[in-house]
Formats: sequence, structure tokens, C-alpha cells
Amino acid sequence: MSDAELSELPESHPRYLSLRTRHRIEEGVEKGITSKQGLIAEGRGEAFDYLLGERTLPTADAAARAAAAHLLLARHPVVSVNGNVAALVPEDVVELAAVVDADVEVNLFNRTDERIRAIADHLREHGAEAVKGLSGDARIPGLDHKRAVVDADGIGDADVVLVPLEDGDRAEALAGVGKTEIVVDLNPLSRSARAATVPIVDNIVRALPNVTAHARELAGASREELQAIVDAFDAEGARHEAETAIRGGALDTGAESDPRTNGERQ
Ligand code: PTJ
Repeated sequence: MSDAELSELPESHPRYLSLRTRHRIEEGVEKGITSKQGLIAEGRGEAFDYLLGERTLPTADAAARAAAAHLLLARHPVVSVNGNVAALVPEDVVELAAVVDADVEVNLFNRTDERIRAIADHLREHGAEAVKGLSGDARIPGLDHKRAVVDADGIGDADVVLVPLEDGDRAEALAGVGKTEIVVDLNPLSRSARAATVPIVDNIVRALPNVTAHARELAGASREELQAIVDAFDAEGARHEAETAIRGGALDTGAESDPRTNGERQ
């Protein structure tokens, strides 16, 4: 879809949000930010989101709140950015990092210096000041060379890492070195979602602004209050509710109907 075609599409179109999201990924590939595999990942994500009813489940909202509490409690939080995240939600990454005082690090599955630079520039165009990822002077143990590369003073030093749309191996490896891992993944059965301390089973375009909104609301909370939110979060329950919603069909879960489509799937 071209820019002109998208601009002609009325916002009332039932697939408007989905088409706009796809367009961002297409643009990301054209700019050298998103990998071709990112197109496939987006397609998988869309299928899960469709079955979820393209809405944030109550447990995904609870996960976003727990994620915000973790990030606020962290000694050194880092938001990891790959080619899909950079294309879809660059403004939201910058805003969340500012609200929770996190570093932003470009960390790629298909790592090339050229893509890292393109993504860092793209994030700066959207307001990021410092972007990590270019030094690549540390390794996550247990992974092959390129996928293991991180910055020593970024993800290497972090205690809490938000890794949206991560591949399973790396999510497990990061969890394996004792980092608290917050994953955003529409597939509740993925190894990433299962490895995460906090799996947010939601579309990144809804999840990131939601974590930021919770973080703003919790900014004045005491450490005890934040810890209570962290402790109360049930990761297994959240994954289970998402899986039930996907397998059962969103309209059978008691979730509210989609105001854009009157509850009908398009
Ligand atoms: O930019 P790179 O090189 O780091 O590569 C990024 C991708 C995403 C291509 C790479 O990490 C990859 O191959 O990931 P996977 O193994 O395809 O996993 C991506 C997961 O993200 C899948 O479980 C999708 O369902 C999910 N997903 C896709 N789009 C979204 C999503 N989850 C949340 N929001 C989305 N918009």
C-alpha cells in the first residue's frame, strides 16, 4: 500500500489500524530498518491479534501494570528495540524510556551495523537522545556470535529488560543470565512469552503506550506499593487467559465487542 492509498483510506474503515500498522512495517523494510523476516513476524502477529479481537485483555493490562512497576523499581532498565519495534512504535519507545528513565538499545536478531545505525537514526528522528547498541562490547552467554552481541553498559548491565517481539532463543538466554525480562508477544505459547517474568500478550502498538500510561500513574507510588503490584502479577494466568481467548475466539470470552466493528470480525 502506498502513502497516497493510505491517506485516502477513511479512519472509519474497519481495517484502518491494521492497514496503517502494515504500512509502517512496509516503510521500515524500504528504509532498511525492518528485516524481510520482520514482514513474516508481522503477519504472524496479526493472525493472533485478529483472534484476540484486536483488544487488550484484562490480564494483558495487568501485565502492562506489572511491567511498569518493574521498570520503576529497576536499578538499570533498558528498552530493547528491533527492526519491527522501530518501524511500528518509535515515538512510544522514546516516551516510555523517558518516563521510567530507561536506556534504549538497538538489539537485532539479524544484526548488521548498517541496520543498527539506520534504526538509531530513526529513533533519534523521533526524539531519542542517546541510543545504545553500536558498541557491541559484551555477549549474552549461550547464543551464537551475532545474536549474542549487546552493549556492556546497556543490556549487559541491565537488571530489567523490556524485549518486545523477541525470538525464543534470545529471550531464554537473557532470562538465563538472571535479568528480569518483560516480553511483548501476541503469541502466548512462544518461548519468549514463556521465558518472560512478565509476558504482555498484546499488540506492541497498544502495549507500549499502555505501559507508559501505567508508569505515569505509578510514578508517585512507594517501593512497597510497586513491589506489591509485581508480586501480585500472575504470569501463568495471563498466558492462560490469552491462550483461552485465542483458542475460543474473542467473542466467546466475555470480552467487550469491538466498537469499530460492532463486534463483527472483518
Ligand atoms: O529486527 P530483527 O533482526 O531483530 O528481527 C526481528 C524479528 C521479529 C523478525 C525476529 O525477532 C523474529 O524472527 O521473531 P519471531 O521469532 O518471528 O517472533 C516474533 C513474535 O512477535 C511472534 O510470536 C509474533 O506473533 C509476535 N508479533 C509480531 N508482531 C507483533 C507481535 N507481538 C506483538 N505485537 C506485534 N505487532
